[in-house]
Amino acid sequence: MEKLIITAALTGAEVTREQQPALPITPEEIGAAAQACAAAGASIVHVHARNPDGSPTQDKSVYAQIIAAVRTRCDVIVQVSTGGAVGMTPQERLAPVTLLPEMATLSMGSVNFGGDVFLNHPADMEVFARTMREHGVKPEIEVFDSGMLTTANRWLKSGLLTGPLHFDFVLGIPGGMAGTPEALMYLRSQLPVGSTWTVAGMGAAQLPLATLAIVLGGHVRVGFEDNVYYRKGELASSNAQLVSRIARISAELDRPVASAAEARKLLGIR
Ligand code: KMH
Ligand code: ZN
Repeated sequence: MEKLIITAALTGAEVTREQQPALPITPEEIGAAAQACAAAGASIVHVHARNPDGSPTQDKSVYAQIIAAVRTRCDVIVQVSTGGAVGMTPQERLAPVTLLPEMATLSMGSVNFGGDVFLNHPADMEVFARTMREHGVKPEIEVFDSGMLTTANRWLKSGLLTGPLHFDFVLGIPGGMAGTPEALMYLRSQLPVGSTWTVAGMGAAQLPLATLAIVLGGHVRVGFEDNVYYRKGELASSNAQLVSRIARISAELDRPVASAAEARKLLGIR
């Protein structure tokens, strides 16, 4: 089995300091969190930008500061969000891709998102996919429900996406696919041949799905974007604490974690 790629989703767009006092918000805080996560075994950081007041932004200059803050501290793959926050325009969301990050997320369809709708019109997503290809940015295909994987398979056949693809199964969003082993097993069964995949379980689904992915040969995403708890009723002290636990479990299961250089090779990133 290939080494385990751990992605740390450090901040997200929705979590607040009230919910998680250790949430990194400024570029410097995000850089420091990335460094701690890299030391704990993460090889990718999935980043969202925030304004100083904590509200989400897709401002390219803030992303540039985040990328610089990470780069000066550690060698980890920086994956920018093009999901941003619900309600942002596609143009706003796509802005950080022009900074030429190594990776960016590519949501493969629309989904109810708690009380909101995370809208991903196919025509906009086609533009996202083309822009990433033109800029040489590796997409991580975000799958919130099974139809999105069907779409990815279709786009692969039509040439809009070029394989091998890397997927993130985002499971347990209220409105999306459930955070259950059955859901993960089904999605895995529908993957295009040669794909790599990771799983981001929301809340209490994070640890069991991560453990299952380690056993199945997938990869793992953890972090405050998806889950602020270490265990029921106990907040995590840092993103790195969540990464360390996955690295420990993986080591026990004889699956060492990948360095950033190894992750680049596994994902075909130049
Ligand atoms: N904040 C969510 C609405 C991504 O980063 O690509 C979308 C999201 C996905 O977080
Ligand atoms: Zn995100």
